[in-house]
Amino acid sequence: MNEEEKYLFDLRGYLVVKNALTEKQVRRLSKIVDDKIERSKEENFTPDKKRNPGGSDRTRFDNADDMAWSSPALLDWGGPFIDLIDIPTITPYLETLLGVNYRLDHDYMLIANKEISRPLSLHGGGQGAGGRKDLVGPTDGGQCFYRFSNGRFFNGLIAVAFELNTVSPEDGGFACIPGSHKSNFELPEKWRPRLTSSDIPDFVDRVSVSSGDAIIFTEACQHGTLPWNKKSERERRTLFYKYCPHAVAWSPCYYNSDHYEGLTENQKNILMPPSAFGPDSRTSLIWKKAQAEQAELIRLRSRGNSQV
Ligand SMILES: O=C(O)CCC(=O)C(=O)O
Repeated sequence: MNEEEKYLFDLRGYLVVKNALTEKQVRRLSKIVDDKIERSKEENFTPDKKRNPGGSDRTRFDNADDMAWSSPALLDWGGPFIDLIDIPTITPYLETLLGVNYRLDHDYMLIANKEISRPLSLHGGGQGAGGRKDLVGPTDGGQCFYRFSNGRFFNGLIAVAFELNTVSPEDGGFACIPGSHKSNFELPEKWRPRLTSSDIPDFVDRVSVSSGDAIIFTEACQHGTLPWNKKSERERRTLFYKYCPHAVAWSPCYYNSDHYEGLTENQKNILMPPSAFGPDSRTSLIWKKAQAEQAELIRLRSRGNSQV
């Protein structure tokens, strides 16, 4: 992360990394997304699931009987979705903004097009979350923080939004109040959820991206999704990978690296559950034990053992 990028991130709370993905990566990811969308049509998804057909904030299960740690994730789609965990074009930014041994907390995909459009709900912001009424954390314990001190950035949650398609502000896309990550006031009532296009104030940045770009933003910056222009023929497809310092968790549901194929050691470390020590030998040992216990449970249940 160069000097100019550090300046701009500190000033505005977000950055656009041009060409974070190669054309080949975009094609591979898009092909898988096409197949998932095709399948979702057959499954007659609800509007909510159409907008967010993959991954999750890991606060829900697809089925009530699902086991802990099996909450939906884009990582379930394998291959290029796994590669995004620690993609070299983004890793240096994460190391600068979160310190080493950060963790992936959750992931999901957002789709917007003329059939899927919603008013803008600004959320995040300020020191701590955006205040008592914020979507991110009405009971916030300070996890939505941004700070720069002792020559280092500190962030409670960093979002990386990989954009598969080009999006201009006339279409819709990512929006935020630049600088709001350092605000000392709650978002005034007037600009709280559900702004239609004509209600959106001029001080909201509407961010343009080209296919393959990534927007990196701190969740402490007031942000949201612009209503999609019903006249636009484009479709927005964004893959969100959200990272925390190693001791912080947003989602109550952690990744189990046993569930994904072909992970490198580094990727396994990034999927570790939270702890003060990060992926050191003590925590790794405890987590490996938990994984082994879960594997045993899965084995017993698959044999029809209803006692477990
Ligand atoms: O990129 C966007 O549309 C914003 C998504 C959002 O609100 C979030 O990640 O919390």
